[in-house]
Amino acid sequence: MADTIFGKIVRREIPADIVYEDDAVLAFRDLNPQAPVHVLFIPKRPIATLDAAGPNDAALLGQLLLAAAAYARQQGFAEQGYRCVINTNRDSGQTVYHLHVHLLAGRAMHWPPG
Ligand code: IU
Repeated sequence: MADTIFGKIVRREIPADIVYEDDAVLAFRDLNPQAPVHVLFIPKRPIATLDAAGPNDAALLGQLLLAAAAYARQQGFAEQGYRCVINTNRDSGQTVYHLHVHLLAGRAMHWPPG
């Protein structure tokens, strides 16, 4: 897949406010936050979209979601709740084609989303 700005963040070629890292996952604050807490969890190994993921990515996708859940719990949002979003392709509004989980917390969310 084509390199993206998130690939540059993984390689530390551009700065980001990194809040979590493990062997396969990196998480950093969104530059344009939509909630008091808005963190992006990305696989270090790039996958363009959720649609492009396959069976070989199952463990990585699980690690990504569990990292977001653990961070939300550690930050104290488990009980009051939070939202994880994976925008996928054009109609969802995906703009960066390096799969990412948005973790949004710290305010009540609306449903349906816009
Ligand atoms: P989307 O799901 O592809 O729409 O989300 C991309 C997000 O990446 C969006 O919330 C942007 O604010 C965010 N972002 C960022 O945090 N840093 C950047 O350099 C760029 C986008 I480009």
